[in-house]
Amino acid sequence: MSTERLFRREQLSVYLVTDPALCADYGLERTVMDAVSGGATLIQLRDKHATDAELIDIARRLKQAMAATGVPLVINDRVAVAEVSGADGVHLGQDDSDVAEARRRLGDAAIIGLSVQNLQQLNELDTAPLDYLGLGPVFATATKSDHAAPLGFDGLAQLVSASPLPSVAIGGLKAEHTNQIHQAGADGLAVVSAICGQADPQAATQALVKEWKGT
Ligand code: TZP
Ligand code: MG
Repeated sequence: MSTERLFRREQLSVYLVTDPALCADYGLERTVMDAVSGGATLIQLRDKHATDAELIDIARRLKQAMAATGVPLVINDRVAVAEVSGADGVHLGQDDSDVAEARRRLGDAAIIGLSVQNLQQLNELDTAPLDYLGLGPVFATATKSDHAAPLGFDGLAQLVSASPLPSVAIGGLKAEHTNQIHQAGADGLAVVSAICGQADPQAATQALVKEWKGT
């Protein structure tokens, strides 16, 4: 087993979080592959309703399709799915598995991220097992029904300054927000609906990448 952390903050630049409903028409695998060829730097498989067995199956198919690309795949919430599917890691929320336990189970080479919504959560955190933080929501969004109070760019900047880890902003973000996200100090933007459900997910991703590179 590797004992080296391989994560680089550049991998947060344009981060796609999938949504099964928004991706349904175009196809989940097709959306992911278009996003990867458009320049997405990290993919998170997020599906709150699938069973573990279903998610393992989807994750294995995505890993196979993405194998030659070098872009990592992480699983939302479920350490057990990451463990057996060959995914590259996990993204946890405040109410999911303990991050130290996830690190023990997945090993040093796994990518482990955590969602943080406010300074109190950040101050109480053991950051040692983690590679990055997801900070948000920056704006209110219809994509996540139970989201916390929006941070705005000032709140995002406060959290980024207090974070000892690389961080990615999430929540209502579009290509037009890249400058403000960069100014707030985040290492990238994570999006669902700016890619999933777009008529051309590859072009949508390319636009995000172009804007991010221009910051
Ligand atoms: N966590 C905080 S906001 C959010 C998640 C998963 C959803 C972001 O979706 P969108 O469509 O990019 O606003
Ligand atoms: Mg979660």
